[in-house]
Amino acid sequence: MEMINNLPDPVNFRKDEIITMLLKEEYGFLPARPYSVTATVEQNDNNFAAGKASLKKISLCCKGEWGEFTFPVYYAAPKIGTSIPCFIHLNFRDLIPDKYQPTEEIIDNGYAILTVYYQDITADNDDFTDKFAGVVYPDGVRENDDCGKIGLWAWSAMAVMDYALTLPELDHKKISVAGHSRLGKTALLAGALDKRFYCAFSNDSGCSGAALARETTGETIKNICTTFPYWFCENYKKYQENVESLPFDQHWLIAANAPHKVYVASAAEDGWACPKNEYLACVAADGYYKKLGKEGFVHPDRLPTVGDRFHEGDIGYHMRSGTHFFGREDWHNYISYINQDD
Ligand code: GTR
Repeated sequence: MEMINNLPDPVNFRKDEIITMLLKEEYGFLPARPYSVTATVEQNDNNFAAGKASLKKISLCCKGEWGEFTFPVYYAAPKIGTSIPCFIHLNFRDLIPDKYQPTEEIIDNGYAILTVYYQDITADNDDFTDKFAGVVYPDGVRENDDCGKIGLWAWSAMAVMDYALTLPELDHKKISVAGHSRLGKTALLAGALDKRFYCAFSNDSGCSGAALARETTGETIKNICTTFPYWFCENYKKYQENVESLPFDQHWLIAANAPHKVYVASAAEDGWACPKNEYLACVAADGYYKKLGKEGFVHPDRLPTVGDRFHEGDIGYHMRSGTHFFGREDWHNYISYINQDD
């Protein structure tokens, strides 16, 4: 199978070296983790989804070396006892259900779901005084390797993980993080930084997510640094004119999820995310998983076509028909990927 030229191989690097590289040059270093996370139930609907589930709105109060920050989390859980697997979903809206989160179906499959509306953490713009950004950057100014908005959103997924691990009804070994597009990039980063996740699900994450930057036919580093510079650290701009000077590529982010599982979902008509490069990134991350004694990416020796799903390895993958979207087919694939491990 054709491969991208001049791809730096992560295989000779330690995980901490890979992560330092990604943070210093792309996403920026994140604020310290909270030293305490306290939950307050604000609303409780015990009759959600025809009474099959409960839906709570919770305030999570996080305290850390930067001060204090409180944000809302939505928690839907089926009433099925204990050992419930769970998703932490970073979503574009605070709606339950939502077009990107078919909550009743997720519950009917025996899963709980904790949802964060990403702009409750910090606004999706260049205002670094907004919400949590304002807590960690009181004057709204960042150093060149301080994290951008993706790093702050990823931080919140890890804080929600702290909370999830206090819930006795959940299977603490089966808590995954999931997100679509910019939040798929975020899910991959959270997965790389937090070994407690079972799997990081990246849905159509594209440029600066799962897709290799070199030889992309979709969005480039220059495109993304022009439109969304605040998602990343300032250092990332160094590479916008010369992708070949990038000392890594996005397969390093996938590899950094090892040894836990990672999953890349693509949509055939999502050209801006460059599905081919999302796939080739999985292929290129395989060696790192294997080095750690994991299964890696089990796939045929060809490019993917619509309907392919490669669920055998620790790097899961599917390619569905259609456009840029986080839909039922994606969720069902994620659930069956996790369920095969029972
Ligand atoms: C696009 C952006 C992509 C992707 C997408 C999204 O405009 O260029 O990188 O993140 O937004 O998040 O919906």
